[in-house]
Amino acid sequence: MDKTELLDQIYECVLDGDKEGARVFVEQALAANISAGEILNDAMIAAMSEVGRLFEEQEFFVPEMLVAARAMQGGLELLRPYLVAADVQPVGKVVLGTVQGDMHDIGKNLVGMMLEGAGFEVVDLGVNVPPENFISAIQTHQPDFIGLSALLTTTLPQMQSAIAAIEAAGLRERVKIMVGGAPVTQDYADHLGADLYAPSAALAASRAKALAAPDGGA
Ligand code: B1M
Repeated sequence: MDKTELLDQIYECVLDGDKEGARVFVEQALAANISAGEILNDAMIAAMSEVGRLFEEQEFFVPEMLVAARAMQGGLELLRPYLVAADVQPVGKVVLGTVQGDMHDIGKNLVGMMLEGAGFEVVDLGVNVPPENFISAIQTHQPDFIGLSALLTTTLPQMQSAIAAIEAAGLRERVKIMVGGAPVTQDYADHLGADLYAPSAALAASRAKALAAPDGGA
């Protein structure tokens, strides 16, 4: 199979929720020296966008979204070593979580992988994380960054709640706050008073690295 056919197969497997197939073709693509970035962006993320479109068109429902997500996670496990492989000095620590009420974690997991690849230590609090868990994680892990992910317009206000709770606990000056997720914009990040917004996992890693540099990326 050539490159286009392999990427098409991965795309179709994610779309159909065929986790085993996705893993088989991701392995074949990696063996054929197709880059992890191409597999991720051109096949897997493209398929998830189509899943979202089909959900909006009411051709897909939650079960289809769920199996597609499982297929994507299955493929991502195989890409992980390639995405995090980087011979870099530790540059800082990030506590990462999807905000309260939100169960989406594929984007957050990717951000975690890219941050690890950029040299950050990542503490992942998972999904549906209440503000108090971010506070206890700051106290326990003393991170440089708190990363908040949200995928639903209805859970965007939870970013504000988490930041307000961090401020109320007197911890805001100790951490930089990074936000992202499909409905988040630079304007919204500014409105929240966040230190960093990134529209993609790759930019989250490069922007966090720049901000963590002694000159703050200046
Ligand atoms: Co849901 N879902 N979902 N879903 N889901 C969306 C988000 C939706 C846009 C679909 C649609 O209508 N087109 C829609 C939200 C609409 C809105 O709010 N405007 C939606 C809905 C409505 C829902 C439910 C309410 C459905 C229902 O029950 N009726 C429900 C809510 C559950 C809950 O969270 N409480 C729900 C459930 C689910 C599943 C559980 C079935 C599943 C998630 C499984 C999982 O994550 N383990 C799911 C899925 C898979 C999706 C879509 C199809 C795909 C999301 C995804 O993984 N994308 C999604 C449609 C879409 O996005 N097109 C949809 C791929 C991922 C790589 O992208 O997460 O955007 P993304 O991450 C990117 C960037 O945003 C950024 O980097 C990542 C990589 O570059 N980024 C950050 C993310 N976090 C960041 C943090 C940062 C920086 C960058 O700093 C900290």
